[in-house]
Order: sequence, then structure tokens, then C-alpha cells
Amino acid sequence: MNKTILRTVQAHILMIIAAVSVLLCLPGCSRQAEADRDEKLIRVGFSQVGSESDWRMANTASMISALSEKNGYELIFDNAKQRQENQLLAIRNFIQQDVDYIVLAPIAESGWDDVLQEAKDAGIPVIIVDRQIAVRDESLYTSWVGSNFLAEGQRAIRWLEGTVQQQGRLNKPLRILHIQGTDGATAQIQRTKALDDAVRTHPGWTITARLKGEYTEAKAYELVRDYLSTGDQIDVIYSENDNMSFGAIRALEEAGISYGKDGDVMIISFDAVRDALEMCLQGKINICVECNPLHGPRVASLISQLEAGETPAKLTYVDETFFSSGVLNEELIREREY
Ligand code: GYE
Repeated sequence: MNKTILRTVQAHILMIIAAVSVLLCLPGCSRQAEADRDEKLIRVGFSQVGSESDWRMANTASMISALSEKNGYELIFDNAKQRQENQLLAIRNFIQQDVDYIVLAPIAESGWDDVLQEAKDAGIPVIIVDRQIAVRDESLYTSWVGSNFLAEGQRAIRWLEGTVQQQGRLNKPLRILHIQGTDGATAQIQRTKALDDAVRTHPGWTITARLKGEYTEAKAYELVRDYLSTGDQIDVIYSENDNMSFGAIRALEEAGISYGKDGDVMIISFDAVRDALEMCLQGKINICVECNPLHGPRVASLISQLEAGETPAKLTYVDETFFSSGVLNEELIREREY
């Protein structure tokens, strides 16, 4: 064989070897690339309360979009369907899976000491979002971000005081039907406190009943319908979220009782989700107190700070306002994210 032929044969053999080795490597190599990429993702277990309200749906959407794979996260999402025992299970699962962070939107304030101690022992930082927790050892969680629910309640009360004053009945009797959110949730405790404080300082104000609407439209509708059938008269409904206001409004309509700006019953509502703002603009709801659910980017920012070895603030309150029909218009509602 002359040299040229020899070189051509060698070149062919090399090409065949290269091709075969590429082929052999393909599945293994791409698996390796995938593993490398996954390894870089920050694994977050998020225990969400449930899907009880429009606010909650907006909150879930915000968390899922902020903690996405393209942002560098692997999110393990668990919906506890409004049951604390499901949240405890979810957290223990996250610990078992050895996630990098646990994010908890707690249904109620109490009952977290043991499970969070387990997370701490496993070395997994815990971030609390939305409602707060009451634990004997504050080092059981790293940071909390959410709303100032007492300030929200006080905003509603200041509006009510101003409105009845304008009507010349500040010191006259005012009968308030109170629809409460889930027992023991910070949003319930603090919004209730604002109302209780106001009733204590206004001799004419009374709470005609307290209904436990669990933050859902269906439950509030049933309870308000049954309550109205007793024939009790009311001047105000103080409803601790928009969805319960929707249920209450349905019951008022069925009972033929007028409500809203020009009606007999004033509606005070919390959250300010889009449908409630529309109803406020139409004069059906008197005031929507804003509660901001867009916590996804805030939680992501806390995680980034921890990743960078920084110590984020223990508590972060978000800025909020309120809306009455006078300040609303279609454009403003359209521009809002929830
Ligand atoms: O007001 C309600 C939701 O904790 C702020 O929970 C949250 C409350 C919100 O179900 O709609």
C-alpha cells in the first residue's frame, strides 16, 4: 500500500471512531448536561394554603412565575386545600427531599414549632410569606414578607368613620355584620382587631353577628343567607375578603336588600381583586382595602440575598392603599395585575 492510500484509510478509521464515540456518548453526555443544569437550579418547596380566593390564585401565579426554571429555580408546589395537617405533611416531604429552601404560606399562626424545628435541624432555611407565624423561637424561620393586616383594617375603619360622619351619624347606632376569615390567620386576627378597637371606641356601633366565612364565597353566601332570614337589620357588612363579599352580595340580592353606595347596607371589603374593583366602580362595594398578593418576586429576592450570603430583613411589609368608587376608573383597573 502506498503512503497516500495508507493515510486515507487511517483518516477513514479515525472518522469512524469519532462518529461511533459521539454516538455512544450522546445519551450519556446529554444526561450529564441535564444533571449539570439541574444541579444549578435552586430547589424550593412551597406549601400554599389553598385556592380559596381570587387573592390566593393571584398569589400562587406570582410565586410560580417568579420561582420558574428559567429564573433558576425548581419549584415543588403543594396546595394544602385549607388544612394545616396537609401543610405539615408537605413540609416534612420537602425536608425528606432535602430541598434548598422551604417557603410556607401558613394557614394560621400557631402549630409550627415542631415541624420548623425539624427543618432547622435539617439545615433548611424557611421563608414565611403572607400570614405570620407565632413560634417560641424566632430563629425557626429566616424571614417573613407580607401585608400589615392591622393597618388594612384601620384604613377600612377610618373610611367608615369619615363616611358616617359625612352622613351626620357618627355617634348614632351602626349595626355591623362581621364576616371573618379563617380562624387564627393573621389576616383574620388583625382585621378583626381593627374592627373590635373601633367598636370599643364608638358607643353606637355594634356587631350584630360574627360569621365564619373561611375566606370563601360559598361559605359566606350560605351564612349570610341564613343570617338575613332571621330578619335582623344591618347597616354595614365588614367582610374580611372580596370573595366573601361576593357571597354576601348574592345573599343580599336574593333577600331584596339594597347595598353599596346608594343602598341600605354599606359593603367594606378586603383584597381589592379585579372583580371587586369593578363592583366598587359600579357602586356595589363601598370600599376595597388593598391587600397585595404579588409576593413571588419578593420571595425570590429574599432567596437571592441568602444565596449571596447576606442577611435579609426579618420582616418586610408591603405598601398598600384602598379604593372607593370616587378614585376608580376602568383604565386603572385594567392596568392592575390581579
Ligand atoms: O385576604 C384572602 C386569602 O392571607 C391575605 O387569604 C391573605 C388572605 C386574603 O384567602 O383572600
